[in-house]
Amino acid sequence: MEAKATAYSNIALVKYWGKRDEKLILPTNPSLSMTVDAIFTTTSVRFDESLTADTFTLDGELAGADATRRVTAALDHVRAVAGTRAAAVVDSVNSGPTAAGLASSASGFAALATAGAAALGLELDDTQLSILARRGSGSASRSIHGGFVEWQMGVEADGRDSHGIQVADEHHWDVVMIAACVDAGAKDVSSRDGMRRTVDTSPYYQGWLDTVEDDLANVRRGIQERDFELLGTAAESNALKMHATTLAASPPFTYWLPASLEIMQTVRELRASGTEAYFTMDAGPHVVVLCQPDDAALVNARLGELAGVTQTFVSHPGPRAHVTRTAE
Ligand code: 2P0
Repeated sequence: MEAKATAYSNIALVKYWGKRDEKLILPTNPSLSMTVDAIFTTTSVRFDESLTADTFTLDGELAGADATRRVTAALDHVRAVAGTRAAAVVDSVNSGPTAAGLASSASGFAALATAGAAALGLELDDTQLSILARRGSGSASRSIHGGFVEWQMGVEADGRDSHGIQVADEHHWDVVMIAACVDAGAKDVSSRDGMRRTVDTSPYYQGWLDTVEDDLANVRRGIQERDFELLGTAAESNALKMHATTLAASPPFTYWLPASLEIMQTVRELRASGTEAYFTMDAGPHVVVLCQPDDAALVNARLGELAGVTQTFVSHPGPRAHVTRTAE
């Protein structure tokens, strides 16, 4: 009735931006990410028939009501598959960078689904696990797999065909992602609220949908052919389009801070001086820089010199989510 699992976060090269079903967490567009080895969550789940409610500890502290409700809702889907109502004690620890505000929901809900299913003795395939992870947080559907992963949006109303599939494993190609963290403060608009507001109000949202399939095809081909320029150009352009939709939302918003722009400009300067580097950004002010292994030290040093960069984390393609311990 107890299991522990580790799942690695992922950074999208083609972003998930918008839901067609909020309850089932079904996206309006397919997305494609790289699982990253430097950002991960380790979670243990212990089910106990004698408990009346779930408890959730995050990084050693008892979590608040909202976070605990989200964990309970995600575990409810695992409990439904197993046919149990036992409550659970959940203990989660994020690796250092996650505490800095980077993509923690992807690794968090992938680890929770993996540990929860193992604790209840469920033998699920990756598709079933990815769907369970998706119910917790959309991007978590991609963190079940290692390497390069596409979240196929699916067409079914019940979401049974909306899950991650591996495009290439973590040994296929060593793309380096350097997360350049900026001093963020509290986030004004969560990714969940931001994507909802954009879908509902941004006149640019249709433009996003109209071009995402082309971006996906280019990113997929870039990975398959190990064409870094194709991958980087398509990923950078996709991220800029996602962020452009927020400026036209009502009320308008942006995740960019002055330091984010400083990093983008530095990446452009690196490129102009002959170092192949590209950037992407999620629903926050941090910037993730893509480069190749031979350039990683130089790029990391340049980013570290910027006044607005508080820390950097260098990631390579990471492994799949996996169970590390089970006990009765
Ligand atoms: C992504 N993001 O593809 C995109 C890019 C943010 C920008 O996945 O509402 O935390 O839990 O499904 O997974 C962030 O969204 O949202 C995200 P929910 P999630 O990585």
